[in-house]
Amino acid sequence: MTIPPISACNAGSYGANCASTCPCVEANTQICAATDGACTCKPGWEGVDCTVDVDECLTVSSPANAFCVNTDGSFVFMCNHGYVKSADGTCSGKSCCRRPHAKCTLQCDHNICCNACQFFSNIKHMLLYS
Ligand SMILES: [Ca+2]
Repeated sequence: MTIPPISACNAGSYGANCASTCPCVEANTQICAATDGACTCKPGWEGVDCTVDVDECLTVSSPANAFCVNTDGSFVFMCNHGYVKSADGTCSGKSCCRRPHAKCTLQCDHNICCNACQFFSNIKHMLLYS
């Protein structure tokens, strides 16, 4: 029995005469070892067949005014309510929320900004103006 060189198996097969089918999910896999079919997963995936999403939010720290959202194979940071993403990717308060005691106006994206505005201590008071 001759074991073919590693490069001899087509993607998705391994072992003697490349007769075995890799158990890895191809879309989530970097390498299926031609010798034993062991899967090396792409970043964001784990498990013997690369079908388990890594929850990056358990280990990464969110930037200021943002929170982590786990996604399949990846993750994203979203701005907290009342904050918007700047060109540099950071989350900063909307202009109407930066001014102490600012009255919510139509320029202030509805209640999202108003409800999250740090400068309003009394939500009921805020809602009267929204
Ligand atoms: Ca993930």
